[in-house]
Amino acid sequence: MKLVGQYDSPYTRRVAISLHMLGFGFENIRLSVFGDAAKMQQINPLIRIPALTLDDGEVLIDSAAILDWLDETVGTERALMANSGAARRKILRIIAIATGAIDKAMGISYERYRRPPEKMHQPWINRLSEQLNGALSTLEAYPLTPWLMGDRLTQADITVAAMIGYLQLYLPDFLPIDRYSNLALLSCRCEAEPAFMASLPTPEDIGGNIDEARQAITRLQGRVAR
Ligand SMILES: N[C@@H](CCC(=O)N[C@@H](CS)C(=O)NCC(=O)O)C(=O)O
Repeated sequence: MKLVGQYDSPYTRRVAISLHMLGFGFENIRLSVFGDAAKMQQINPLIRIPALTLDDGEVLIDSAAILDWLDETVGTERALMANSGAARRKILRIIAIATGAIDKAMGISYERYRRPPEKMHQPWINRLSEQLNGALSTLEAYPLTPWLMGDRLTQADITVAAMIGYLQLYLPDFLPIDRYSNLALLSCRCEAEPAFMASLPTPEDIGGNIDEARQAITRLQGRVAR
């Protein structure tokens, strides 16, 4: 099985963490949607990561579809999602807010790091920021007992922590610890888990200035300090 994508992508990282947690063996193919666009297009016409190539050659795209297949494969007892009822609705809501926040955060970082400065549109960045802040405040309000869904680490924790990790790497100014102490605690608990440690981005994933990339990874790992 091959997981295509770099681990600075929160969508790829949540799949990598889930694969580790569920005990799947896999190889990571670290293709970039920008640097390896032609190769990526052969794997996913949307030129997006992640993709999961199964041993029989079938290619799964979109992290939600991949996670759904993982859960189906391991069965309801070990699945990282709740199976039904209020617990399932709660977990789906948390994941919707976290993935929505990732999309808004990516919009902001594309504006900051990819768009020529003279073409930036501040009112659009303001709107994305308001949406991201609203999502973060909502996630901050969920009690941890000790995980988001009780005594078991689930896909809600994985996806929220992957979101926090992305912000730590690229937009740390959106996560002041005094405002988001619950999210910091959740991130700290998650990043201490072996499956998260095995899915850290490399400086090469992050690109740009290597020292800045290393600092960004240290910020992410810094959450491990208890
Ligand atoms: N809904 C998709 C979103 C995937 C996604 O946005 N991936 C980003 C990297 S984290 C990407 O490939 N962006 C490049 C693009 O869309 O042009 C999923 O869950 O897999």
